[in-house]
Amino acid sequence: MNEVKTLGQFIIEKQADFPYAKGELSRLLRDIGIAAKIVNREVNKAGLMDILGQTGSTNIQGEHQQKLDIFANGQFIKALTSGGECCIVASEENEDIIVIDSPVAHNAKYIVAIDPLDGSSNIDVNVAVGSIFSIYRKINTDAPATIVDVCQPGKQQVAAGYVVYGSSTMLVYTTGKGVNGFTLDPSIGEFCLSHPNMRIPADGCIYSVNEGNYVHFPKGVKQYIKYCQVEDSTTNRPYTSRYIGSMVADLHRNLIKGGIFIYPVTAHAPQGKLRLVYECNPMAFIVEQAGGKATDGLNRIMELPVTELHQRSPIFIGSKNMVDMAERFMHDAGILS
Ligand code: P6P
Repeated sequence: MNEVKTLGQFIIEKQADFPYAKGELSRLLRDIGIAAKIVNREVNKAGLMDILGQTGSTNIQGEHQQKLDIFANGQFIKALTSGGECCIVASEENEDIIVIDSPVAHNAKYIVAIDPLDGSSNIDVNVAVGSIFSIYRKINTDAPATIVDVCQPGKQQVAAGYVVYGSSTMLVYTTGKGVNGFTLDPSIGEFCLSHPNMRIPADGCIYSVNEGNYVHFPKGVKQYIKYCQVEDSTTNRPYTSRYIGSMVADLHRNLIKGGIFIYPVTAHAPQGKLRLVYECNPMAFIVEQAGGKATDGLNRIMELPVTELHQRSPIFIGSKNMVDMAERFMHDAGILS
């Protein structure tokens, strides 16, 4: 059996990749891993909680049962606040940024943007959900952190990752030197290296899009979907349609097998649905580091200007050759027509 390497051991081992690192980012990544383990424990008994919740139960502290995404948000914020390496948390669950000004964080230089439980509407039907995180360095280390430190383009990220709570629980992250995946071993309570140096195939046969919105899609997206469905054995078409409705789960599958995930603009989401800061940018960083591509149909996601915390963006992300092809259809049809 191969030697087991835990997330903590791996992080410390890779710290040498950053000559000036003094361990802050390593500690921050470990803090996130701890929160993920706690969230995992609650996600795995959510079904039970739902059953209990229907009788108006309360937990052992006498608290009313919290919605799981609020619980997850609290766990990540608590871990990041107490860890001392993070000066701002920007969360999908919070309208405004959370500035951490505790004494332990007075030297903190990292900003963390999180989607604490993405796809949580799938919890009660037992479908995989995920957590997403994105890490930036504070722009001006001599000044207090502000929203400006959060609104940085994705190419400034120093690290990004996700946790997928599925048939097993995995944490996948990058610090800009490739992508590595860790599977939680419940018997020892550790994330263990299971997918070293993850690479997304340049081509794939899976397309992931909510075709229920087809009538509202731009012409180029409609034409690309038709392209995916045409019989052509020389290009392995028709492709397979796979859409879970949980971005982390859809992207994780496509990262491993190859494929494209598209959430374009629609009538209900004229700017796209997915959030740039804590969904599109971190997933784009990971996919690019694995050899894939992520754009809004025209522009690289990680180059998009970030003007406000909860801004949305259309996204075409996955196997490079598939994203290239989809962009061609978008270009030929007139990008947003
Ligand atoms: P739709 C979940 O709510 C989410 O934010 C992503 O995880 C997922 O990819 C998308 O929305 C699904 O949206 O409109 O297809 O249900």
